[in-house]
Order: sequence, then structure tokens, then C-alpha cells
Amino acid sequence: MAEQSSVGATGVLSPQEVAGREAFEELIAEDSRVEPRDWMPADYRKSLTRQMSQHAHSEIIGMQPEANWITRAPSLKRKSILMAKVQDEAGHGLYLYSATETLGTSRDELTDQLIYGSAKYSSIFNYPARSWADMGAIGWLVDGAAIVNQVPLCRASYAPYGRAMVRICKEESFHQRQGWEILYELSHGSPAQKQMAQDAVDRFYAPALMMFGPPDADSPNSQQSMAWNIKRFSNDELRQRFVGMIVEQAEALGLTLPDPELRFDEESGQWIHQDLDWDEFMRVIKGGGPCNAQRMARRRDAHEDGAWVREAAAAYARDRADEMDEVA
Ligand code: FAQ
Repeated sequence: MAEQSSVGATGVLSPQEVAGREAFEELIAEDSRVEPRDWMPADYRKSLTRQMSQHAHSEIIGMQPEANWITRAPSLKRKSILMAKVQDEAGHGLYLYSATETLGTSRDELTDQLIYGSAKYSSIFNYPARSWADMGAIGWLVDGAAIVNQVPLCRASYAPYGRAMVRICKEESFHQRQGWEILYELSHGSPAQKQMAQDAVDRFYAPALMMFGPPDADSPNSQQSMAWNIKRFSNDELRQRFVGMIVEQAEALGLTLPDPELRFDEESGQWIHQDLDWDEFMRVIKGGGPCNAQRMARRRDAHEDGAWVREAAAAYARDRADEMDEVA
């Protein structure tokens, strides 16, 4: 009973739809999981498709800043680690596209929405990776923010999303440690290397904090998403948790967070960070960031270059299906 529409042409719910809605509301109230076969409200399906596909697009576009550094990694070991990480991100994109497909939109349609439409992907990947130290900052700050945001998603009410997130979070944890390790080595190297690490942290700190999304007061999706147990914490709560986590880590790295207003507030027991430039954030998510055009052009070219692979795979699948029919 996976019906999308909940209201018929007359505006009256059918008895099956009433039963489906009741079952859905019960699942949410008892914090259970919704499976693809279950009835779900059209808005729940739509909002999940939006969030999960944006998440998948982010993983795929997110391969670009790091892939650009594979050929320039400073050693064979660093090169193989970076290649493994970038491949992991491709895997994450694929789990997430597959999980999103269970909601009824095909991967081809989702891809078209990114390449030829206006689907979003994470703002962070529209910033350039200028030096090797940026591989460290991306691992430490970007994967670190992704973990804080995504661990609660392992408990998302939509079961295929939660299941995909469990494996993704394990891999992100390895990614964060490799970023930390790159920065640690640089910050304990020559003065020029330490400066390179500091410069990377200076450039990625604020964009990493913006990954959590707009402030709660300007987040149109959060409230409903939390009521449906998709998101478990608000954007500001997770951003706050992340800042609390990286303050001590930055000290251990011997690096400074570029935030003149950063201070520990005894009363709330929290680290207070500077106001972020939300105009910049809006510009970036609307396509006006430093690398939006380049990222999308690269993604479009890769998609078009890969058309023959998709055609060959489809032809192979058709042949296999014909063979199976003949055997049967
Ligand atoms: N960038 O109402 P809210 C990674 C949009 S994966 C771009 O607060 P929501 C791994 C939002 O979509 C990183 N757009 O939205 C990696 C909405 O627009 P819409 C990706 C953003 O959904 C590491 C509008 O603003 N992670 O890093 C952003 O409740 C290294 C209003 O916002 C995920 O996708 C943004 N930062 O909360 C890979 C995690 N923030 O759709 C490679 C899953 C907000 O109404 C290398 N997603 N927007 O047109 C989420 O947790 C949520 O969707 C949020 C946004 C928290 C991102």
C-alpha cells in the first residue's frame, strides 16, 4: 500500500488510505521505521526524495575537489589513500541514489534533475581546493561536519536511508582521521608547511559550519522533518555540537580556528562562534559560488562521456534477460 496520493479526486480519503495514514502515524509515534512498501504521505516521500537525492548529488560532486589532487599527492601512500577515499564517496553516492529510488524516482531522473535542472548539492563543494593541505582540511572539517550531521540520520525514520547511513558513517570516520593526520603532519613540519595547514583551515572553517544549513529560524524544512523523525536535531544544534568538537581538536593540531568571537559560555556550557555570512551561503546555493559553474560543467561532461557505458550496460542486461527467457 505504497500509495503516494492521500486524497482522492473528491477530496475524501479512501478507507485504505485512512488505514495507511493511521499505520504511518503509529510508526512515527513509536519511533519505528518506514519501509518502501508501507503507505506514506506524499509530502513525506517528496521531502525525503529531496533530501536524499541532494545528499547523493553532494557525494558525487564532492569527489571533484579531492580527485583534482590525486595526481599531485606528495607520496604513493598518500595517493592510494586519497584514491580510496574518493572511491568511497562514489560508493556513498550510489547507496544514496539506490535508497532514493525506493521512493519511486529513478536514478536517471535524479541525475537529470542535477545536471539539467536545479537540484542542489552541498554548498561546501563550491569552494576550491588550492593546496595539498586542503585535503587535510576537507577530511578533518568537511568529513567531520558530515559525520556530526549524518550519525543521527542512521536513525532516520525511512529505513533504507538509515541503513545506507550506517555504512557511510563508518567510512566517513576513516576519512576524517586521514584528514586529521595530513594536517597533523603539516602542522608539525616546517614553518611553511604549518602555514599551509593554517591557511587551509582558515579557508574551510566558515564554509564547513555552513554545511549544517541555514539558522533554525530560516530553515523551512527542519520542523516537519524533525516531526517525521527524519532529522533528529536542528541545523543550529548540530553546528553547535560540531564547534564544540573541533575546538579541542584544533588545539591538539596546533592550529587556530579563524574565529575572533569564539568563546566558551559557562552558563550554557557551549562554545559560541561568530555569525556566519548567510548572504554568501545563499549566493553559493543559488549557483554563484567560486566553483559552481566548474563543478557542474565537469559533472555534465563526465555524464555525457559515460553515455556509452550506460548504453553497453543496458544492452548487456537486455541480452542476459533474453537468455534467461530462453532458458525458462
Ligand atoms: N548546501 O530547510 P533547510 C559530505 C538547502 S555529504 C546546499 O534547513 P534541510 C560527504 C536545503 O536543501 C554533504 N543547500 O533544509 C563528503 C533547502 O533547500 P530546498 C551533504 C543547502 O533539508 C565529504 C534550503 O537550503 N550532506 O560532505 C545546505 O532541513 C567529503 C533550506 O534548508 C547531506 O546532504 C547546504 N549546506 O536541512 C563527500 C546530509 N543547507 O531543498 C565528499 C543530509 C541547506 O528546500 C568529500 N542532508 N540547504 O530547495 C541534511 O541533513 C539536510 O538536508 C541539511 C539541510 C542539513 C543539509
